[in-house]
Amino acid sequence: MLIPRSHPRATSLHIRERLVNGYKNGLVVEEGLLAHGRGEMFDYLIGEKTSKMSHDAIKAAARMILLAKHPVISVNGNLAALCPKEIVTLSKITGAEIEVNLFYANEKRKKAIAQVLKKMGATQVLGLDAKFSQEIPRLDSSRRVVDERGIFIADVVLVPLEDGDRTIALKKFGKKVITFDLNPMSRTAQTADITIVDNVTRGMTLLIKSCKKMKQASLKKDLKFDNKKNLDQSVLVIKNNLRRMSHA
Ligand code: PTJ
Repeated sequence: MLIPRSHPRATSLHIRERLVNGYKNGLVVEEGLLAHGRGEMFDYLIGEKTSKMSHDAIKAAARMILLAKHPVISVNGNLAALCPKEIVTLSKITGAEIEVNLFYANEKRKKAIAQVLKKMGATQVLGLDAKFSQEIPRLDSSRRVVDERGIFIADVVLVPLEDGDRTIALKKFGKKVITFDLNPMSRTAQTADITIVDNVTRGMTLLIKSCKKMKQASLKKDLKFDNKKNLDQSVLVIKNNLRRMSHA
């Protein structure tokens, strides 16, 4: 169905369509559609725009990825459907590996995701060859299975739309974790080292821009990023938006 450009919620409807197409093409799992609905709700509450706090988090994330020895972008079904081109661009700019890592693990879906990423120009997609499989300790979900050339040896992992269990396990395993999560109160948001409270569809583009800009400048300056403070302020954005809506 054609979404009229004049529709007040055209952007949101187009993003939804990308998810549905991703589902039809075997990238996204049914639960991913539900997860997106949850995200949409939080996006609405933050005003569907990138806040100052998220811009700060993006800058800190760019710096962390560029300074990392072995950064990895962890890709699930939703991210592959929403930002395939951005995943590859970010990987090329930063030298980060791309690894497919699914909660609802399924070999066919992994292959479909890798195929889309390769079509976008990825030269290597990790997480598909069982001979390189290792396990993250203290994690029961399928996400424990990682690639020994990727997440297993990574120092920094970007895990957009993550579940809390793996974020905690990755932290316990000594990794620095960066996440995109529209819900500033989620366990992932609260556990990660850097949480970008923004829609990946906006945030990934901004992260790429920030990495490009920072690569040309000096990385020595410490940005003194405080994730807890940043999250508190993101919750305040929601609180203020709700107050405005209730005219209280
Ligand atoms: O592809 P798989 O098998 O790895 O499964 C992926 C899903 C997304 C189904 C799985 O990771 C999952 O169940 O995720 P959750 O636990 O529902 O968490 C997703 C988090 O991401 C929630 O806090 C959402 O608010 C948030 N979120 C959803 N859509 C977006 C988002 N954050 C940023 N951008 C979005 N577009």
